[in-house]
Amino acid sequence: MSTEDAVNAGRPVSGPFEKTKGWLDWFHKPSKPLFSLPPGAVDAHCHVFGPGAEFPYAPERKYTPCDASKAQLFSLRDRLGFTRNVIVQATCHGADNSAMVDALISSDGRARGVATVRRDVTDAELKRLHEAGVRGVRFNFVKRLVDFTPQDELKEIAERIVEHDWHIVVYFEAADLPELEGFLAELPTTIVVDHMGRPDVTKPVEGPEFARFLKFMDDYENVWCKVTGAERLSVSGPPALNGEHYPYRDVVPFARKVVEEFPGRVLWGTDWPHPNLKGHMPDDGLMVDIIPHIAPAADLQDLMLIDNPMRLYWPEDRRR
Ligand code: 0GY
Repeated sequence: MSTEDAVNAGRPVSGPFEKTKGWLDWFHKPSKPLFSLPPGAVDAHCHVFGPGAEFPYAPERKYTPCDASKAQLFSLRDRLGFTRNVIVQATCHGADNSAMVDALISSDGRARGVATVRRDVTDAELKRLHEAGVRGVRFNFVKRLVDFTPQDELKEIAERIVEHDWHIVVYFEAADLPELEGFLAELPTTIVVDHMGRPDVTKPVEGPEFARFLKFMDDYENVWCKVTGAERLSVSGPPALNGEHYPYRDVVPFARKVVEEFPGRVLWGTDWPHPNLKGHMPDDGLMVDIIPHIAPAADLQDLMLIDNPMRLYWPEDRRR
């Protein structure tokens, strides 16, 4: 099969880059979810990778993925029943936002983006990113993904994005929250925490570690949370591993608690194409089937899937 045929068939392919050893490719035949997404639902955490031949991976990257193109992302969006995407710059592209921006520009206004920028980013570049649909920057503190960036550089970037009314997405390990909290508390924008701050889901949901995260959200009204990443936080795994049609059930109480306590500050996304998974690659149809477990009531689902992401990413279009 030629590369073009493979893309058309929706299969993962790789360009000139050699994938990281043991890399798991995204699942190319997702099931149709049993849960029907409400019209207007936003997949608020997903990525594009390359294609590497067109948008080379960054020299400083910590992993080399298989390609995951904008066309493949938009095809998944339609299959699952989402209306919109929020595309988060993946660390394998460093601060070169070209692949993500290209996807935004091709989306017909149905995708917004979160970029990675360095302190040398020009005002003209920030303006260009905004016009393409970028509405935030990501500060990544996960050491296996990125090199250390000094906090004064991050503060400088934070001050500069205020005028664009952008927000800051932060990604960190649960163990690092106590050390980061003072810094995060001083950031001047809305803060969106990726994957619930990566709780250890073998610990009790009522235990001190997750309580600390919930208190952080309670103390700072500008802190939002993506109740995402079930496939990477779970120890019980997908149905094929746990024998039930109830995917990633060990993560559900954590996500549900956040949704019920902070319904106006939660987002949900697939995390496609699921970088760096080691044990299995999820069926994105099943990922969607988690939603009614973490947000059982229709009004909670509407907030998490429509109203909240629209408020942050498409404020001009929101319905209320
Ligand atoms: C995620 C998680 C991961 C990777 C990235 O940008 C990235 O490379 O976000 C991860 O490996 O935990 O949010 O998709």
